[in-house]
Amino acid sequence: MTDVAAALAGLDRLAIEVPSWAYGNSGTRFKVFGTPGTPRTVQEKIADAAQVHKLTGLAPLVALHIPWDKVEDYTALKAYAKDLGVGLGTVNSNTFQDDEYKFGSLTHVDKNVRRKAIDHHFECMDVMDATGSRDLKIWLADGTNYPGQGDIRGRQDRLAESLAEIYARLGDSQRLVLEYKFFEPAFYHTDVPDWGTSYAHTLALGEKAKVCLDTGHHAPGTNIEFIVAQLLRLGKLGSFDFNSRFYADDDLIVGAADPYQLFRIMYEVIRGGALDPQNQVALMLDQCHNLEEKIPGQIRSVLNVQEMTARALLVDRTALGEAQETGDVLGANAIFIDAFYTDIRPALAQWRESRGLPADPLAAYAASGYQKKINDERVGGTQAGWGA
Ligand code: PSV
Ligand code: MN
Ligand code: MN
Repeated sequence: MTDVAAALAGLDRLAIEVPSWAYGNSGTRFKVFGTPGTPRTVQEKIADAAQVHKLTGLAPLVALHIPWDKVEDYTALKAYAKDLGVGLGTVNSNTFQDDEYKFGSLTHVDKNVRRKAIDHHFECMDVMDATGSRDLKIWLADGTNYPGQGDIRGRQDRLAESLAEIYARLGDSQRLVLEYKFFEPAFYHTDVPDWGTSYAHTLALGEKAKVCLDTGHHAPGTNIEFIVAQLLRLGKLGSFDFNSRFYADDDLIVGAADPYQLFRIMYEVIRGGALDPQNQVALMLDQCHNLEEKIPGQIRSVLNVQEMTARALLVDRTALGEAQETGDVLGANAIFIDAFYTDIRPALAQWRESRGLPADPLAAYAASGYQKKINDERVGGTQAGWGA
């Protein structure tokens, strides 16, 4: 077994980006339940995100979604975030809420609609220039519902052209990350359904284009850690959107449904060197809290990633390598699962205290009075939701 203290030293490199939209109200197509204290502005979302970082030391960046987080002055927004101890991270584009996009955005047959969608990405890049964000994340709702509805091949060609135009405007230190999803809102085919399609497009675009892997966007039973290993091997993994799913794109707290899967993913992340700063793989959350309180939900999420990373760091890779090379099937598997079953929580509490953080961030949040303060203050106005 690897020495716990040595393993935990690897945690200092862990940073998890939180999404602004996790702090707004969200729900299902049946009902959105309002939550007291929900932010009314992007500034209030950032203030809530700053609480997560303050109590965990794990979440230094907040991802924005444009136009949901649109403001007049992004330089001022950056300064506001900095004062609260966080930075602005990935900029997410949105080409799924306007009527014109009913039949597609970057893939649309009408060049005027494609123009509008490309221009929206240019607007996102203007935001990035002001905030200093590195990554432009593109997730497309493009696809069709019925066989024959669209020309699948033609849509790929138009997508490649649109992406090339967007890519050409990236600055030297900026990147494009292309997210895939195998269904929804389109049900027959989506235009970027899988890592292979995202890989093919990003490979054609160039070095500054990478794949974004959302853990909730795979068919049940998919071996996600294999995809992680492969993309890292190819130098094409740009970012993660972490969440949990039981059935579809559930966007539940990461590690809630299957902690062992999160452990296996984090093992490949470590094995592939993705925690090393030069590898620049962004670990992000993409979650919506429908029933639970939002700030504690985000604290739970980043702690889950930290805990499974710590357990994955415990894998004795030397012993594992020997077992693998000698064909010791059960021995190798035992080394792996021993690390997974090690209760690392007391050691993590000590790790936090040694860095001036609360041993129990959730308890510290409950005791802080912050939730009562925002519940009292944020009455009136319109609560921000997933999409506002
Ligand atoms: C829709 O599936 C989605 O959840 C994608 O995962 C994006 O990353 C997210 O919305 C925000 O646009
Ligand atoms: Mn996502
Ligand atoms: Mn999703």
